[in-house]
Amino acid sequence: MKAFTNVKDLGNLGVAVKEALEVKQNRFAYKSLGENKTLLMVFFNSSLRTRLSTQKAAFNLGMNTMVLDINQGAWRLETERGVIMDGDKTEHILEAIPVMGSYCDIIGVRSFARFESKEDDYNEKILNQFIQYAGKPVFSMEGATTHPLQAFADLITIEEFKKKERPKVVLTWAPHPRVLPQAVPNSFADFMNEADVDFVITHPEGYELDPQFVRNAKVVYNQDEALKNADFVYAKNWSPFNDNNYGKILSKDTSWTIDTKKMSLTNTAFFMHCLPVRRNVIVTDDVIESPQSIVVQEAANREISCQVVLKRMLESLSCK
Ligand code: AN0
Ligand code: CP
Repeated sequence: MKAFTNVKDLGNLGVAVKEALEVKQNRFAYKSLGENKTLLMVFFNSSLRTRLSTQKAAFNLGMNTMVLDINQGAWRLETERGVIMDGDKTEHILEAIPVMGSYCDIIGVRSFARFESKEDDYNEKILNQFIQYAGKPVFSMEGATTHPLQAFADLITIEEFKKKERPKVVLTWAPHPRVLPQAVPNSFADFMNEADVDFVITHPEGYELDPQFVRNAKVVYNQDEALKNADFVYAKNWSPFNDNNYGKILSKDTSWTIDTKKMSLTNTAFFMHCLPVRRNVIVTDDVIESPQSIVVQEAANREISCQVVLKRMLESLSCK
């Protein structure tokens, strides 16, 4: 595996989930695979789970890790080619990337949507430059449009908790005070469309996601209707994808917050969220503290999803 940015990079998803469950059973079985191999994690944005779970996954595989926070202690990076660099940016990303690549064997990159240009965001301008110029395998730790390590962990969690062969999984929009990317819902849809689940997306009008991720998923605009008989409720805020409202907030409708009344419409569904979550905005205290809430188990599976990706990347390095 040379790059990991979406579900397709995992190949057969059933095989990948099986591998994940095996890794979870014995996470130190491949301790020698990463010996003398170095992982560099590059963060353009904040993180708690990704920062810790990715390092833990690397340690399980015997790797060394280095973490660079671009906005804390690194030189300010210019990302546009052709700019006369007489302003506040000291270094160009076109030198920085191959230099970073020269110190490591695998690179993870977190670079959120900037909402300055939809075209740049949806072309994954930053992440793709790493893939192109690092000379090393690159995986997304949440790019501008996808968060595949999260969605893979979400799928592993659903596999572990499901009580029927084909559960109903509902991705629901919920309100939030700030403009958030579509990366988490895009990847969740990307993975759920490939998994053996009955997948439904619900959101207010104007919050339609990119069709390349929605594909044939059922979209229901009435949240109560969508939640009926759900086995898993996956809440997340995102901002509009459509050109006219990209980077704006159209709704802060608190009737979309997940509370016990909403959960009572479901088939005693499990509650999921990628975290961090704003309590009593996205979900009430009662719901997130209930026994049906599996947000912590979901976050714990980030170690496992990442370990599968790192393991596969290390295996393809040693095939060289
Ligand atoms: C980010 C997002 O919505 O993409 C990261 C989630 C994992 N969330 C926030 O910025 C709050
Ligand atoms: N879910 C997730 O990616 O969390 P962090 O932003 O804390 O890494």
